[in-house]
Amino acid sequence: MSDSTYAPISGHLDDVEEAREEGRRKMDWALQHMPILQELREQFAESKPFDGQVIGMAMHVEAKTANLVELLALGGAEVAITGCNPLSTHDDVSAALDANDSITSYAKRGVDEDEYYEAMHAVVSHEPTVTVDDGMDLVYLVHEEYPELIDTILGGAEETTTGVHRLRAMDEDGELNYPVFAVNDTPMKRLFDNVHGTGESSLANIAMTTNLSWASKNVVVAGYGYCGKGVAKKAAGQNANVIVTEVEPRRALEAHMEGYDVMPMNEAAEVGDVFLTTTGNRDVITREDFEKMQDGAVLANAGHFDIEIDLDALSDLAVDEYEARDGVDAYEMEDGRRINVLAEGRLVNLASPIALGHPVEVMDQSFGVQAVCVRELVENGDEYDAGVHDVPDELDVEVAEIKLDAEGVDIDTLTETQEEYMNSWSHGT
Ligand code: RBV
Repeated sequence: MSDSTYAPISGHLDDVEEAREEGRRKMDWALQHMPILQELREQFAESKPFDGQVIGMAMHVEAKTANLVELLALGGAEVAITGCNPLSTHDDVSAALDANDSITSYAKRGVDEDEYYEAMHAVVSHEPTVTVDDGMDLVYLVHEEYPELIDTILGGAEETTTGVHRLRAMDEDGELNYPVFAVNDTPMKRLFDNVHGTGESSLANIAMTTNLSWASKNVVVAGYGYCGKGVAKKAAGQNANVIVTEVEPRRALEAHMEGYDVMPMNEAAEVGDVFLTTTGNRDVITREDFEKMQDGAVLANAGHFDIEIDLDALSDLAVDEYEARDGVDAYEMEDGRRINVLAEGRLVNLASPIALGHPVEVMDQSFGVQAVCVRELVENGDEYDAGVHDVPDELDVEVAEIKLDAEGVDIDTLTETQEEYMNSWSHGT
């Protein structure tokens, strides 16, 4: 078992009280706009579904996530949390969480790789019965170093595309030894968080970090999955010319039919003003591309890991590197061209100095799904075999209904005759 001595955030701060107060203020603001978590708070505070459970979490520790954490604690759980990116933690929010007797927060902004993993070990030292990940770090750590915990783990929930992708690969290799819900793949998450969340927050961050306009820019979007679609749509909405790069023929066609230019990255490199990677894969923008880019090109990544832009190659090509603005690293080429990388190539909407993550409303949906998945694992965990599981549709619908209710939106209900018609195959004209 982990005998971690890594200290929670409170031990790392000079003025803990002030930090806690500011963190709490941010959480209160977010919660006002999270009707789903508000409703679940009421339910869970009453029914205490998580009594006796220990929930280990690795997520972006900021105000919205903090409201999920507090919701789980209100429902009776002991929660231990750390960040899932070295730059996305808001220390004040982390401190506000750590003030809660049922919560230990190890998340701290700007940690180096050793500290990042020490904090993960510290979370696992609480011996979680449920894991909640954004990127699969905890599932990986438990399997690699603490397999003795697997027997008592009811299951896990995974937030993001990259994590689900890794989990499915692990499952296919027969190496995933407890059930994990693919929260990312639910309609309530993917159609909102990935599309609108990534689209809005990445573009907002790039605009605020650079103080540049989108209008008339050539914006190169790498990858036309859910995230890429959101980014492309919102960039077009801000009067940019959108260029999409893809490797999947049908997605490329979809982008083409949407009216975007589609071309290989190496051609896009010559004309792009802003490049945003959303593929989840490595080496999407490489040396051959940097060699062709225009002076002043702006590069950012919205994928989970900082592997999409080959920064080693860029650094290799550069004769000078300097911070051009907060959150903007300029790489100067021998011929004088400057290529600007935002947030060190880490996911720009969470890791740039001014980053706030996705908008509150979409995270309310994603975290609503997380919360009901944890409830499902605690209530019915033994019904799920080891492996990746789609979230049961009725759980996703439950979250959608809470949101519709909060928005005051009514919808129709099928009549019995309609139900019967929809479920029969014997009818013709
Ligand atoms: N994400 N979290 C936030 N807490 O502000 N913003 C985005 C936040 C999640 C999002 O759900 C995505 O799947 C994941 O971060 C990528 O790491």
